[in-house]
Amino acid sequence: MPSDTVFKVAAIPGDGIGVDITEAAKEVLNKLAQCDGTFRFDFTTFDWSSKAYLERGWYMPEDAIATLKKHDAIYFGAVGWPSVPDHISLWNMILPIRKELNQYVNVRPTRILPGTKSPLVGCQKDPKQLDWIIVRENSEGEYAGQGGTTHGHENYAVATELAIFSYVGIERIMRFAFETAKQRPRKKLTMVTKSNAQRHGMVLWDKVFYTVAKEYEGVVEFDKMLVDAMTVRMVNRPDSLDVIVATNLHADILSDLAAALAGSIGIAPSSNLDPSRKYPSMFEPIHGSAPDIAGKGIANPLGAFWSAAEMVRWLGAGKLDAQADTLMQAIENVTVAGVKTRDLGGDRGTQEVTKAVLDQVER
Ligand code: GGG
Repeated sequence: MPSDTVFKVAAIPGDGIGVDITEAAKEVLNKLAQCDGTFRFDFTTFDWSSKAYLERGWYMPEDAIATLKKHDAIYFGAVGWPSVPDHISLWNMILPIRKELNQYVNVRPTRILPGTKSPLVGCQKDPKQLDWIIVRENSEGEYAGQGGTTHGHENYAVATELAIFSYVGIERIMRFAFETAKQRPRKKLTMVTKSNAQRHGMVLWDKVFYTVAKEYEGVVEFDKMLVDAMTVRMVNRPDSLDVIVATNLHADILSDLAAALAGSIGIAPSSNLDPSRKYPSMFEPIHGSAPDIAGKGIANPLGAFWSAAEMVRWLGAGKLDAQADTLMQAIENVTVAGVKTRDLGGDRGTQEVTKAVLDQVER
């Protein structure tokens, strides 16, 4: 990596606590870069939010995707506000960005941070029991955007929401998931569907899974679960899981459960990746805008910091892993020291946790 590398990052704080945690993440990323000295960030912040939408009638300008393409990465806070229907905010920001920038992989790691507590009794004795990566298909399925409403008079509306699954779309996410599992110490992959009840798209998922799996026999241990049974296994036998691959909808739900089982949704990161690296990838904590605590200074910034660490790892493409690890270590030192927000059982605010992480990065 040349010593004067500049990463152009588009920051979209969005709504609610997204604003607080994005500011905090920018501070931490700038500190990390400053301490390292070989790279720096050039942030451009975009005011694309529900508040702006209510004032001017649009979330993102028409050239938004072209503008984002001029950046190396996107850092996203959160989207959603009570006075705007959630499907409007989601479909005007985060979903078009993922689709237009070929971010067909969403990686969601989950583990119990040291000094924090899982609600699972077994994991309280041994936190290492829960250490997962959820690989979410990020472009198809129930979020493909096809469907419609007809017969829309009185109470006779008829609506369809088509789940779209293509062989190519399934194959590429399976390959990514197997490659992810191959690089992990336990080398295990669990594929999740609901192919007993849904006999077309989900059966295609099964078929493609077993086809790709042939290439990994003896290298990656693999199995298949139905999504309902999977929720039970996550609670009862967390140590039997390693990498999990699931559809857009299933993985969206399972990753919230995973985060809660790891202690709090406030710690959970995600990376929306274009594996071809043609377009910028996007990094965001998995939590939403939390309007109930917005502006109170109590949001947990750790999911935002963990997402920032993943962004550094991705941007470095193997050359900034040590710097990403430094940030993760800083986060863990802070949780071990008991500097935690309320969702983790502490009593500290966003700024105090941020300051503690900044101090650790600087050490
Ligand atoms: N920071 C992520 C965020 O705002 N999430 C809101 C949400 O509901 N997202 C749905 C999704 O990730 O598909």
